[in-house]
Amino acid sequence: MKRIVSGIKPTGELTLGNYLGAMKRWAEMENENIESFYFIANLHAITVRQDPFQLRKRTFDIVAWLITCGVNPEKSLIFIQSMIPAHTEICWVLTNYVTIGELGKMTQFKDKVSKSSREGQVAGLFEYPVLMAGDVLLYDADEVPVGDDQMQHLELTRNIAARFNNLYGQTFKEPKGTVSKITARIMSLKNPESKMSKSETEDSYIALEDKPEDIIKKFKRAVTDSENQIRFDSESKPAISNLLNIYSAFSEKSIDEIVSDYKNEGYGKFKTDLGELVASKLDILQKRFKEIREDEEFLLKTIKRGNSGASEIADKKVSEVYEKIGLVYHRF
Ligand code: AQP
Repeated sequence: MKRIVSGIKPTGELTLGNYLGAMKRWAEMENENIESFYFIANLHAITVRQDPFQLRKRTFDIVAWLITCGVNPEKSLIFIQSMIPAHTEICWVLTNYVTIGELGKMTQFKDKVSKSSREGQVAGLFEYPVLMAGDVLLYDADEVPVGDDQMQHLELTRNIAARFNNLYGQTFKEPKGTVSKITARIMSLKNPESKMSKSETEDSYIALEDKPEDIIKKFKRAVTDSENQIRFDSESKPAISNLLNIYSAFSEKSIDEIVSDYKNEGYGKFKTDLGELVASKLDILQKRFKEIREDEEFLLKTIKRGNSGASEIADKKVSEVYEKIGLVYHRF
């Protein structure tokens, strides 16, 4: 059985990108002989300043959304990163098995510093690939589903693991990164060249908790090209191709079928229908979410179960690592 580890940052409202690219897929994977570990990556969230109330609330929201999307907490472990001390413990150790040079080469960090000053960045932003390496190595993950923007971080994770294993003998499994299919990458409604992101402007994403009228409005205002012909071509028509992907995911029709349905229609009708389709599907999910979110006892039970399953494995790994490098370890 393959083991997969993945996380979601509670940095904003969950979007259609998170749903189609990750959460919906995670629920489907439960039927594929996979052992899954999903965590709320709240330690990662704080590399950008967060409102404490919102951060705490969103952490619990994501747990409820995962279950809403079909992740079964009896089959997969759902846990909160900050509640498993092993994540911060392993991070500090691994920080000493990576160089400043390696971290400075990370494209995501370089992108950030190209937009503002390097000196003013918080050190957490520089070091977060190490935290990410620990998240994965703690659990001996076989695979990590990542966006292509995270592939470099995964390569670093493999290098850190190999370096440690060389020095102290086999300790960490070197995980494989699996890039999600291109269709699973949902792009911004305002700029189809960049991915839909929860920390971008509100009109660039559909939040899972958006009201139906806002969903319809946002799709109507989504950028398209001037051709007014509905066809799939992610190179020359990235905006309309992105909308076709979303339509296909929600209608379960193939792209070809949708293109044929709209061959005599313009963008206006297509975007209105898409807005109504997504609004009606999200309405069902939102009702389910509300019920789950309000069931505090169930949520806490789920988190407790996930945390205890995760820490049992993670604590063993930290103790093995501490032992190998000569640190005294005892969990009271
Ligand atoms: N647009 C997307 N298309 C496909 N998959 C996506 N994911 C996120 N956006 C898209 C996938 O969702 C999972 C959790 O991601 P995350 O929220 O932890 O981090 P992220 O990818 O950095 O998402 P955001 O929304 O862009 O967050 P911010 O704005 O805070 O950086 C991952 O599996 C991710 O691939």
